[in-house]
Amino acid sequence: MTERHLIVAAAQLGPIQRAEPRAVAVARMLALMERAHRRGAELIVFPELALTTFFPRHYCARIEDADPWFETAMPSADTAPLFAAARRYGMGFHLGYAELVVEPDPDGVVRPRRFNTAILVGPTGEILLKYRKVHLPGHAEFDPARKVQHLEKRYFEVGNLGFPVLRAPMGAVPGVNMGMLICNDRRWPEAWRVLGLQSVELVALGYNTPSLNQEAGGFEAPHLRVFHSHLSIQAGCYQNACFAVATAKAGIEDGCELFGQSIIVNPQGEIIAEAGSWDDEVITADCDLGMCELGRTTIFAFDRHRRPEAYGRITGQVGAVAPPVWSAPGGGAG
Ligand code: ING
Repeated sequence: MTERHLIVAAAQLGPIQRAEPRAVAVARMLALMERAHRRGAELIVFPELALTTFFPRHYCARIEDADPWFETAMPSADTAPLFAAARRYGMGFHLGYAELVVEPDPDGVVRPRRFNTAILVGPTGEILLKYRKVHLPGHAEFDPARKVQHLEKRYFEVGNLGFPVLRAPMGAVPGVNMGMLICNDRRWPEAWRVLGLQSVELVALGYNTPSLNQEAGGFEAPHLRVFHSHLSIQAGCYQNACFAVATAKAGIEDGCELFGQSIIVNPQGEIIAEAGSWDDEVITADCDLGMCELGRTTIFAFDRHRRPEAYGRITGQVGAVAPPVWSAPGGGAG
């Protein structure tokens, strides 16, 4: 069996303030690529919306007023240095950004469309794969009850590219099965399973997650924010026998605290690297892709064990329905 090892890096970013120009963020990212290269990294994963502050926390009455936070070209003059560094180092990269494109909508109307997007770029600098975030958390209108807004449903459309997986060369490995998730997607097991059903071996995932629950829905102890993030990623990796590189944007942006704790997780669901700061930081791990085989040929051999005929509710329903109510024999109250 030929060795299939890939050295991966999570390039965690500290805060990007509202006024920080892209060129400054890109310069920070180039420094992290250089550091990762010195450590032998062959793929580096940047966070969600890595080029700007997490602008969905800001309300704009007109959607177009948020357009300065979007990319209308990729690469652009600001981001071209990342692609040049990929070629220079022979290092692939994952980048999350806000995408503004003019393309047909489901009704065939060509118009501006806005997505929370991520790309996978190969070691020769070409874009291998694009993904647009499917699970958009938060709300679409200004919510006075919130201390901080979370307006992803206002600024982005639901992703229309599915959850793609592609086998492509990376590092010294001729073919790696790679896919992407973005932030809130990691909380939905269906998203991981769609990737798993395409034999994904490595999931690149960026996130910007507030460390305090802004929804006025009730108290949640702060330590649970990181616990839930790690739980979701570790479960996703274990149940789909894959690696994940999960990279945070962290720190205090415009007064809003985002947690770090970027991690790299193996197909057994074990955290094999974790960031210790809430600032720009590189963590790396040597991934033996052969580790994916055990899970997918035994416990999670999908072809042998899955029973889709029993899973109808998963795609047949959106929300939960109330269950039937038991009543005692003879018609007593249930
Ligand atoms: N952020 C958060 C996330 O899913 C969130 C939003 C936090 C939802 C905590 C639910 C609980 O990590 C983004 N950008 O999706």
